[in-house]
Amino acid sequence: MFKKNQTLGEFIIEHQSSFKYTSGELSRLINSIRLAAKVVNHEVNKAGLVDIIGAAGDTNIQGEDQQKLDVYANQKFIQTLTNRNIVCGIASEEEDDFISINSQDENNQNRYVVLIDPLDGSSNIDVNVSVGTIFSIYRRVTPVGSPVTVDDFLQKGNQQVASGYIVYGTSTMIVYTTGDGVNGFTLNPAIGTFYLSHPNMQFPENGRIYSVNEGNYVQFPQGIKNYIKYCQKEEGDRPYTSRYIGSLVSDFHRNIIKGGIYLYPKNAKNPNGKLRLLYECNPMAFLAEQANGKASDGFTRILDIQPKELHQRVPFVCGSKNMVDTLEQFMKLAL
Ligand code: P6P
Repeated sequence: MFKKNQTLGEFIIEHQSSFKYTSGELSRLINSIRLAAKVVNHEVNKAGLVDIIGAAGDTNIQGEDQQKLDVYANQKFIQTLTNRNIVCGIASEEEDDFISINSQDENNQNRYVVLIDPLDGSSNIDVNVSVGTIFSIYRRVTPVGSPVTVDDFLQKGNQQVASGYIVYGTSTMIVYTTGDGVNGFTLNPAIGTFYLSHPNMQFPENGRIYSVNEGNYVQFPQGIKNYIKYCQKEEGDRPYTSRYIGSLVSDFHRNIIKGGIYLYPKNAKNPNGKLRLLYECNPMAFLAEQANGKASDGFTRILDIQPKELHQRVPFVCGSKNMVDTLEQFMKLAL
């Protein structure tokens, strides 16, 4: 039962008892993400006005220019999660290795690790196109009180206890799941409060939108090429509409509301795909499945892939269940 005008804080309290680990730790963790989201939102919204735009002159492990807002968002989420002493480890797209929190303190009873893409789509910042933060939360698998190891982060996506994103768009929203459906909260910037605006979000089973960077078409696997031509063919409810923002969070958010499929296949420049399994594909796949959608690498369920390293990339298709099913049929037929 969803209460009109319920705030995110009220929602967390009301639904805490439905979460199997009802220690309240996860609630505090979601609350700390809410705070960091408001702080980053403030900077993103004024990015055009202050000297915070443009590459910070550094590059991250991905070899991509680090925008200053990338660096800022990364620092803010790490600082907020650390200061509130809720997690025992953090991994980030912007950090070469994972960060162990209070690892010297054997009293550190924190059980959660967080993986984040602090500002996804950051190349859009300079052109005022929406960007987002993606987060993924697990319970540690190594003994409580000991320093975290990489094994705490290299868990399959089906072990996530929560995931979500913040989209800094025409309005700022937090969309997340703790395994009991997907709910969206919109920020009222005048008072700095998130309100439940999209209860029980569900992917329409069918959609008419496909999102892919068709500039890479000639390098796509044959099954992807055949599916794109299928989308464009005059037949039945096709041709579909092509919509590609270049920001995963924004394309996903539009597709979960309207129905659609997002594809980032492997190509010559990205032989394993471009998107990172741990802090982009797994959290979005958990959301998709919790919203009656589907996510795979074209063949294998994303949440069943065993990660091998922190910044591992995979091909990624995600969205309306029947559209992903059709894509996977094209991939099988093209083998
Ligand atoms: P391309 C942003 O860098 C990102 O990780 C996703 O948010 C986005 O969908 C994709 O890469 C865009 O990549 O190669 O199409 O510019």
